[in-house]
Amino acid sequence: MLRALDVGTSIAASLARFGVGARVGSLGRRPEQPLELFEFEGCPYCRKAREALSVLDLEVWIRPCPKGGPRFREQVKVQGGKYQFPYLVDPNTGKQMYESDDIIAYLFQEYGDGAVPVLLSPGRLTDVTAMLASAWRPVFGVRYRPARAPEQALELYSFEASPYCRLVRETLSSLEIPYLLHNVAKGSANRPRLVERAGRMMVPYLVDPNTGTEMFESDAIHRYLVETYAQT
Ligand SMILES: N[C@@H](CCC(=O)N[C@@H](CS)C(=O)NCC(=O)O)C(=O)O
Repeated sequence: MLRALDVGTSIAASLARFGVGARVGSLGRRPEQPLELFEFEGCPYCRKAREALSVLDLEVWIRPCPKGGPRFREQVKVQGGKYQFPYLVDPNTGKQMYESDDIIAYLFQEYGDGAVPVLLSPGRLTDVTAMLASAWRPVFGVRYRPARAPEQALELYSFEASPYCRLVRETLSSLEIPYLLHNVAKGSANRPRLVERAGRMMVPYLVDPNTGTEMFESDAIHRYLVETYAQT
């Protein structure tokens, strides 16, 4: 029952945003290094930035910043001067920025065809639907749950609009576990790589080099992460 509620509300969150982040859009040049996003699940503005990264088929280091989190929030304060999320760092151009609308405009200019899709354009439609999506999952991934930090970086194959991937990203967010996000929306160049690595195209797919674990299934991944890293 709880699982059905989890999946149902996650589907509702994706529907509230009309499935943005399910499909890759027009692409421009590809960055040499992954970008870096400081964010947390449940934040509507962070959602917009993650959707843009999914549409643009970009690889990104996710640095989760749940409320009460000891690590990455502080890093944002030091680097940017204030606690505000999302915060994007692009090591390819040296740009660092707050403000989801600025981040989206920058990403489409730099790595798309320059045109921001309607559902990511600045304005009420984007912000209200992003808030509605968050309203379906208001607490998950928002608050820090004490956890030990992994020594080596985890990797997650996911795309923003997938309801099952969201459940895993929420767990990673609340545990403040950083990871390399391989976006694999429909049309993504990463899809064949995932098939080569995992044997089939299904997400979420988690890779944890610390324990030699590679696994599918959101529920099993959630349990694995909590058992391996949570401290309570
Ligand atoms: N206009 C900003 C708003 C960002 C914003 O208000 N973010 C909230 C989280 S949803 C925040 O940083 N809150 C401070 C905190 O979490 O400590 C944007 O679009 O990026």
